[in-house]
Order: sequence, then C-alpha cells, then structure tokens
Amino acid sequence: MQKTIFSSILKSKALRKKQFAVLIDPDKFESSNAIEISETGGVDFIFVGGSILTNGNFEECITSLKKKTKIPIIIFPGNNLQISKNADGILLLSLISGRNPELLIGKQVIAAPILKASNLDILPTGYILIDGGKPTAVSYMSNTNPIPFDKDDIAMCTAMAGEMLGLKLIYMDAGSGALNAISEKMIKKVSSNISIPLIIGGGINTPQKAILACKAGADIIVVGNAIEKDSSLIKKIGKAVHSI
Ligand code: 1GP
Repeated sequence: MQKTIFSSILKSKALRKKQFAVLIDPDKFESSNAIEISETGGVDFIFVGGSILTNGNFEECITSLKKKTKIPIIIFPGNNLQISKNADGILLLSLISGRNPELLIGKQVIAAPILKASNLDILPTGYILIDGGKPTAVSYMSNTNPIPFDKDDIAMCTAMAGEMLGLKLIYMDAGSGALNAISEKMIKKVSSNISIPLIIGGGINTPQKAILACKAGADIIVVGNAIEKDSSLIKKIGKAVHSI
C-alpha cells in the first residue's frame, strides 16, 4: 500500500473535513462486529492497540482486519511489541505530557530499525494524556500523570512544543472509558495554537460529544469503548462527524 495516510489527513484538514477513527482492542476483537459496520459507517481509520494485551493475538487481529476491510489500519501501540508490518500505518507516539524518558524516546529507539524495514506509514505523533476523571490504564502503564482536566494552558504549551519539535500530529487522549471527555475549551485552546492535525479521544460516547469536539477544533475523533458496548453507535457517530 502506498504511504498516503498522512497526506489524506492533511488534505481533509485543509478542506475542514472531520475524520472518524474506531479503536479496536485486539483482546476483544473476536466478539466484535465493528468492522462489518465500519465499512458502511463513515469510518476513515481503524486504530488497533491497547495499553496491555492478554490474548497474544495482535498479529492475528491485524491480518484478519486487513482481509475484512479496505479502511486503513493504523497501529496505536501500547508498547513496542505492538508492531506489525501487515498494518498500513503506525502512530509513532512520543508521550509528551509525561516525563518518562522510555516513552519519550526509549521505546522509539528500539522500534526504529523494525519500522525502517517495514513499509508502514509512520505518523510521528505527540501523545498528550488529559485527566478524564478516573485513573486510566495508560496512565498507570506509562507511569506518568495526565495533564489536569482544566489546565488548558499546559495542554496548549505541550502541543505547541510537540509541533515545534517536528511532530506531525497531536493526539490528546482522556484515556479509554474516561468519565469526562476533553473539554471543548481545552480543544479550542490547543487547536487554535497549532497548525498540525489534532486527534481527540477518550470518553466520547455519543454523536453529540463527537460533534462538540469537532466544532471545538478536533480533526479526527477516536471512539473505542462506546462502540464495544454498542456497535450501532459507529454509524451514528460517523454520520455526526461527517456532517460538520
Ligand atoms: C483511548 O482515545 C481512545 O485511548 C478511545 O477512548 O475507549 O473512551 O473511546 P474510548
């Protein structure tokens, strides 16, 4: 596959078109009918990954997804074991809200030769965790603190620094199953101070919340938990995101 993911994201941003990504947890993949629905549900990307995987079927999950859909499969890695040359792309995350050197640069150094030898579309991404009202797996596993929910300035400066360092995307995440999705105020503050695409996820469980995040400046909305519980939401959120 040609490396066109990043250019398609930039193109959509230039056209002010919002995009929708569903997040698939490889541990729960078997029981999910999300892919069938995604095909016609306005899904632009399928993100695959998790803070911790227990079934050991990451590779199987990617291969099976590739057979089932033409939607680009992008790895959203919980760690450097979650790499597959069979996906289309990978968010090469640097956890810039944290101060854990392993997740700022250490794991990336280990992954670099594997990524270089792959044909994956590499998407350098500044990953920013925001407090979503409860401790999250990613915060625990990464041994980092999220930025407090109402500290818009810290989020803004972190995203600006990420852009100035040359990262190509910013992903602000309240964590899977967050009680509170990231506030519109924070999304506005961040999106109006960076020019690279902004991905927003964590706790978005209704079309209305997706619309609010898009209107505030998100370019890509990510939904995981909510569609695991009710896959009919895929079409509703897809429609909402593309209506903007
Ligand atoms: C988590 O941003 C993703 O990393 C999606 O969050 O599972 O709460 O939708 P949810």
